[in-house]
Formats: sequence, C-alpha cells, structure tokens
Amino acid sequence: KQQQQQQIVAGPGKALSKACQHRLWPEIDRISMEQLRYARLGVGEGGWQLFAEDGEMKMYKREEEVNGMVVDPLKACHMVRGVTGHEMCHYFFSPDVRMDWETTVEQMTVIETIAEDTLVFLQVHKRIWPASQRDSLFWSHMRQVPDHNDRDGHDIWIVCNHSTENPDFPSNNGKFVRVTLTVCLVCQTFIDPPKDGAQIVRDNITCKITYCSVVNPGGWAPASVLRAVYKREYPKFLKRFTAYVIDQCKEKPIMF
Ligand code: 6CM
Repeated sequence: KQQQQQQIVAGPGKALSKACQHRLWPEIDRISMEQLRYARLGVGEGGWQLFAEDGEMKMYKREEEVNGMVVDPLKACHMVRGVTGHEMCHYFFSPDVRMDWETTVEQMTVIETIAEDTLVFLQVHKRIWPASQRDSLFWSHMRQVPDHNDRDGHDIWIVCNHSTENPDFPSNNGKFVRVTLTVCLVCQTFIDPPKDGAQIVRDNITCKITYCSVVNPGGWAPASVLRAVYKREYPKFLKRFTAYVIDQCKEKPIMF
C-alpha cells in the first residue's frame, strides 16, 4: 500500500510524473523506489567499511568484483546546512549545471527528454590512464516521496540514475567502453523551527543526504587504479557538489 501511495504522489508538485506513459516507466519507477529503500538502510550491517571522512561526511564501500571487474558499492552520508533536499536534487538532476560541478565528465548530452523530471543522458567521461576512455548512457529521474515516518510531513527527494540502452547510441562503437551505473541521491530536509513563529531562514534548515553508487567499468580496468581513483574522486565530488549547491542557493529564496 505504501508503495502504491508513493507512485500516486510521484513527481514534482506531487502529480503523477508525465513519464508514466513511456516504455521505460515500469523500470524507472521500480528501480527508483528500490534505490530509495536501499539508501535508507543503515551502514551498521552489510559489511560497509568507512574509507573517507570529512566533518559530517562519511563514505563507506564494500569491495566486490564481478568477472574480475571492480564494482564496489559505495554509500555516503552527509549533513548539509542551509539548503533543502529539493534544492540538492534539483542541482544534481539539472543538465544546465552538470558541467559546473562534475569533474569526471568531458561531454554531456541529453539524448531524450521523457518528461521534465526524467531525462536520458549520454556522457563521455575523462580518460583515466592506462584504461580506455569510458562513456555512459543512463536515464535520470527526480521525484518527491512522502516520508511516512515524519509527522511534520517533510518529504524526501530522490534522483536516481540508471544505465539503459538506445539503438541510436550503441555501446562499444570502437571509441569508448561503456560503463554501467546505478546511482541515487536521497535528500531529506530538517527544519529547526524559529522562535515566535518567525519566518524560516536558511539557518533553520539542514539537509540529510545519502548518496549510493555502483559502477561497473564495463571492460578491463586495473583494480588498484580504479580503487585509488574512487578513493580520491568520490569525496572530491561530494564536497564540491554540496559546496556548489550552498553557493548557488545562498542568495535565492528557499525552494522547499
Ligand atoms: O553521480 C555522479 N554523477 C552523475 C552525473 O554525472 C552520474 C554519473 C556517474 C558516473 C560515475 C562513474 C564515473 C567513472 C567512470 C570512469 C571509469 C574509468 C575506469 C578506468 C579506471 C582505470 O551519476 C558523481 C560521480 C562521481 C564519481 C567519482
């Protein structure tokens, strides 16, 4: 029943996403809700090892290989002051600002607009020596979901990115090796109510974020180099991205 309710209020403005007519919709809906549940599981169980920490940001991984390729799942938790979950997800989803904060991407194209909250991206990633250059093709979906555990009615926002295929953009066309990925950013806004019913300002809000990622490099990549790259790049990404959102939002009205 809870899952049904989440589907009915999906999408910005709590209306059913216009993407629901699309052939990919059953997959988009299922994977996004699976990722939401997965993100909300704690890191106490499941063999997560802490590999990076900076203030309130904590990053965990599990070392896993499939056919000799590193596919280490990653989970990061952070508390960011002064921004809402909606704002975080907006900047993570929006193609207009992707290149302002993304440091692993050389080129980004939106190859299909399924709906305003659902896009298909083709990205070319920067080459990492000594491996071949990679690209990725994935749908990206943003939605607001009610938090049934929160009596104050603070919703959760999620962006889910998941690899897909498109015959017009085949993989292994000779130039790039295609990575496959499942990534989600889940954000929840907490409000510390101001005294005497004063208006909520940015100092009163905190955003709890959970970022989960599983990337399969899609072809040969030396495990030690890949793990070293991830250890350096994921903390860099999360620090840079959250600082970017804080900076973009500071002079703007709060987008709840
Ligand atoms: O989640 C992030 N970015 C999103 C928007 O771009 C999106 C992209 C995810 C791709 C992450 C994988 C990039 C790694 C590709 C290189 C593999 C090279 C193998 C060769 C090594 C020797 O979800 C932020 C992603 C931050 C990644 C550090």
